[in-house]
Amino acid sequence: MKNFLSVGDVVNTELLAQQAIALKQNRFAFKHLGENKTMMLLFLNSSLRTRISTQKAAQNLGMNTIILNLNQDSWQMEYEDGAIMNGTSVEHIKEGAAVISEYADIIGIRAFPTLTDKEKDYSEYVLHKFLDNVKVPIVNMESATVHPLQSLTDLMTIREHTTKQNPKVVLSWAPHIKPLPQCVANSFAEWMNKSDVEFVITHPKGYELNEQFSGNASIIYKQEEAFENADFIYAKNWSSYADYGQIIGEHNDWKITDKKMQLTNNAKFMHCLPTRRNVEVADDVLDSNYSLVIKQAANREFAAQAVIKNILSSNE
Ligand code: AN0
Ligand code: CP
Repeated sequence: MKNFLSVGDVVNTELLAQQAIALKQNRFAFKHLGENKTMMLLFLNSSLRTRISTQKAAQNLGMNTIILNLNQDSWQMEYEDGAIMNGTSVEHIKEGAAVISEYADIIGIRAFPTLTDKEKDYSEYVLHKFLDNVKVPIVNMESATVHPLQSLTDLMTIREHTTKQNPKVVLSWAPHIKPLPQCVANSFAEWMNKSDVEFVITHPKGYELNEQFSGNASIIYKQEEAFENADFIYAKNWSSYADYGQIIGEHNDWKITDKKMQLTNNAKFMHCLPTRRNVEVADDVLDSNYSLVIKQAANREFAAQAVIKNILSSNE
């Protein structure tokens, strides 16, 4: 694996999930792989899980880690080619990324979408600016359109909690007070489409994902109908793709509650976190014994480790 930018860099999703699960047996078994190497984690946005789990994953493999909150702790970066830099940005990505690349063996990047410029976001503008200017592998820690480390974790968690070869997995839109990226949903959809599950997406009309990601998934507009016979309910809010970055209408009745979970086949509940309690998901779901959210978050360490291990092994 050269880079880990999306599911496109993964030959077999199920196999990578099994590799991540296997690492849980002995997370320090491959400590020699990353010895004297440095993982640089660049954050253009907030993070709790990704920041800590990716750092731990790299350290488990023997790497040194450096975290940088780009723009906040360093200089304001300019991305436009040919920019006359007489405004607020101080350093161009051409120098900035090239310099970072001199200090790192692998670079992780988190760069959320603008949610205002659809074309720019869906071209993965910022991620590609980094790719064009670094010499080392890049790990996507949530970009403008996808969050593959999260999706690998999700697949891994599903496999750990099912005995079925082909469980029914339902991605459900849930309400939020702010417009959020489509990344987690896009990514989850494209990973599920490549894995051995029966995949259903449910959301209010107007929240259709870009078809490049939703693919052949069944889309059901009635949430309660979609929940029938589900083995996993994966909740997430996202803003509209069609009406780009907007919240359309009032859909507070889409909140995930224990009553709705009772419609399923004793489904487990999943969410990438962070979640707003009693807006997206009711307390009785998050506090239930069928909620996997903390186990899911714990798995982020091993998913990241499987990815970094693959990159280190193929760049030896
Ligand atoms: C982000 C999102 O929805 O993409 C990060 C999720 C992992 N969530 C929020 O901004 C609340
Ligand atoms: N799930 C996830 O990526 O969480 P953070 O935004 O806290 O990293």
